Amino acid sequence: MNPQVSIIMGSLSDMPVMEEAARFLEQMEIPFEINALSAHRTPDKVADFARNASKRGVRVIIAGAGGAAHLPGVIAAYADVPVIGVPVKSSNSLAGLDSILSILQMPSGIPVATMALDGARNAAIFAAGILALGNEELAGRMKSFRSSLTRKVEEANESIKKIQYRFKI
Ligand code: RP5
Repeated sequence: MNPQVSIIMGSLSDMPVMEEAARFLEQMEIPFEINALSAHRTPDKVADFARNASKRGVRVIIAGAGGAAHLPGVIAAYADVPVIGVPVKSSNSLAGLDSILSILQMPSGIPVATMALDGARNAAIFAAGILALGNEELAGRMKSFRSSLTRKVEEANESIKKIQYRFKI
């Protein structure tokens, strides 16, 4: 089975954030791969990976990096599939702002769909949404996932209702 989503991170130190994406893809039963590659430390490997991803059946790439986070943008420069970027608040980052800006502020023509800081789970949800456009079974699983979010808010309201305040109307 070929991976449909490829999760790439700049370093093993990004794994605690990026594994959230893997967990969601697992939950949605989407075949994925997950690896480390660095735009700065392994530039040739990044180019090879990005040039060949779609030939291996990869439909969406999720790329996460911290600090001077060039990985998602460089992948987007070579790849012919959508790239979703995850800015990571890493040990070398200026509170994550450097990572957010370097992933977000792409030049016109080479977009990276940029998630929130450490937003790897949303990256996977976004990737699943793209794949669900051509996959009815997956679309059904995504619909159930959405319903679970709605239920969570309804349950929150049930719990909030039980809290007593003297001035609550
Ligand atoms: C980035 O630098 C990586 O994506 C990581 O977020 C950060 C720190 O990397 P390590 O020094 O922990 O390997 O390229």
